[in-house]
Amino acid sequence: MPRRGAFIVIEGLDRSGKSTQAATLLRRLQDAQISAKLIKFPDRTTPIGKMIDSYLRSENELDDHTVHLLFSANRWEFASSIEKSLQSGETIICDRYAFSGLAFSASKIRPGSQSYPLLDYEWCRVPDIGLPAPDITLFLDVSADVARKRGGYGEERYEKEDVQRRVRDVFVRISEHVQGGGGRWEVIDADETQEEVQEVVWKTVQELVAGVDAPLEKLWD
Ligand code: Z5A
Ligand code: MG
Repeated sequence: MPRRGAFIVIEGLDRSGKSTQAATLLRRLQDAQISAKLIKFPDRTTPIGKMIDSYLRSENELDDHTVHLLFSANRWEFASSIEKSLQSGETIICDRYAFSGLAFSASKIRPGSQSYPLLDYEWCRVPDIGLPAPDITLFLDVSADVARKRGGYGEERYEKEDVQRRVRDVFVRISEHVQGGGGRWEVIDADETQEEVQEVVWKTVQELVAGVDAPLEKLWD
């Protein structure tokens, strides 16, 4: 049977360099004649993606449960096309995935509280169960000091230092549980230069991009 493509997810906090590394990796794969494409979540082009986009820009207010389910629904919109591409031998690089969904939603706290969760961690995880599971997730680990030096936070809803700190804690929790049907999780030091980070990314995915024999798993299933 022909090998399928690899499903490579890139995760990390704001300004960890996910989009930069994803684009560079795509170029390198294409230069090496490996069939590959880049996708990104949220995908703001669909009707659901447009609702997410206006929420992130604070142009509308939505209930937090609703927003969480919209982010998940946005991934489900692409689940069958992801599967099809992988089965046809195409490698997918995915800039943010269900782990961002879980980390951002489960890090929300009740108004007026210091740490009391607004949404339950398990409740947040459930809607993404059954999505195509990544073969590997590269978590780009940037320190708060270095992220700060990469320019001011943007204008969007979650681009604040206290939010990012809480999100990081949930990412640590996710990494501890990811083995249960979540694929491999590799932490990459993202404080280094773009070129240095890319070399580690490239080495880490080398074996996978030659093609994968193992069947595609379902996330957290
Ligand atoms: N969100 C959610 O709540 N639920 C979900 O299910 C999902 C997402 C999927 C939008 O994400 C928001 O949605 C996000 C999470 C939430 N909110 N926050 N925060 P987005 O992916 O659209 O966000 P973004 O606009 O792409 O920003 P980003 O991901 O935070 O940035 P990045 O991709 O990690 O970094 P970058 O754009 O590659 O680089 C940032 C800058 O640093 C840029 O000027 C680079 O040139 C520079 N850079 C990059 N690497 C380096 C190194 N190594 N050295 C020096 N400078 C560097
Ligand atoms: Mg990005």
